[in-house]
Amino acid sequence: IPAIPEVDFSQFGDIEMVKMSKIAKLTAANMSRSWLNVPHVTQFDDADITEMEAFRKSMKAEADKRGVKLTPLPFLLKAAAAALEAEPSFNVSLHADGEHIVKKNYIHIGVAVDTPAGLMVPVIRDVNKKGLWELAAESAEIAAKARDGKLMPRDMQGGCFTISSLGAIGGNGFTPIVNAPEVAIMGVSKAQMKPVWNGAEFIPRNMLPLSVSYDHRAINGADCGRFFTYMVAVLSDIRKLLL
Ligand code: CAO
Repeated sequence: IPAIPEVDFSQFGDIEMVKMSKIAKLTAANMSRSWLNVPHVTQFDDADITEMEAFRKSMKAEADKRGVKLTPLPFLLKAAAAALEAEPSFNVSLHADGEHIVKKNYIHIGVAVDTPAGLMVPVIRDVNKKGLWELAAESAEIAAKARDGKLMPRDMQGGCFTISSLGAIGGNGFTPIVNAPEVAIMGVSKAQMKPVWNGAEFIPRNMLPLSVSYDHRAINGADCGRFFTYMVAVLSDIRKLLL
């Protein structure tokens, strides 16, 4: 591809040269590789998390007792794991031989963590087999390890799917880049109260904007429609996690 020509910016004003960290350089290489190899499609939807948030808040005293912070992230991990089980076309990688699809019988999910050294994606293993408390504790632990620069290479390997949450920061939606060789990634934006039509009137509901980017070589639009609709349904009624 044509390179972007080098420019001497100092001719336009004062500048400063800052050395890129090792992680920033690795991230740049991974992003370009994925962007150039993967034909991306991004789909958007909003999940009604009014009941989920009421339940999460009702667990605050129990969370304090356990010394764990229960954020929306463990619920998103559980919903994503349930959707990966329900729609296994998402739980695959394309084999390098161009002839095979690798189907995975495990559900490991990466979580993008913003750290002072750059973006890291530690992986939580067997999300489908873990409960909300365990996932809350584990996500806090890996995020802390990532921020303290203590992740081992193995902690960042083996992911089937990634969740990138900017929900605590803001925004209505974004188009995340697939973390290849995974074939899909979910972007989480900031939940907000919105008026929702219930057939008779507008009622205030807590709506969570979500996006799913996928590799269109491995996944078709209809697969994503099913995966996403299922995940949104689970987040809107977390009792479905029991089914
Ligand atoms: N909408 C509204 N509020 C949200 C939210 C959402 N989608 N997600 C989290 N929040 C709230 C939490 O409930 C919490 O509020 P309370 O203290 O009142 O309960 C607050 O935001 C802070 O949450 P948190 O950031 O401590 O925890 P988390 O589990 O949501 O996130 C982690 C953990 C690791 C995802 C986050 O710390 C992080 O690093 N995010 C950035 C990821 C990133 O950079 N992605 C981009 C990658 S591509 O460049």
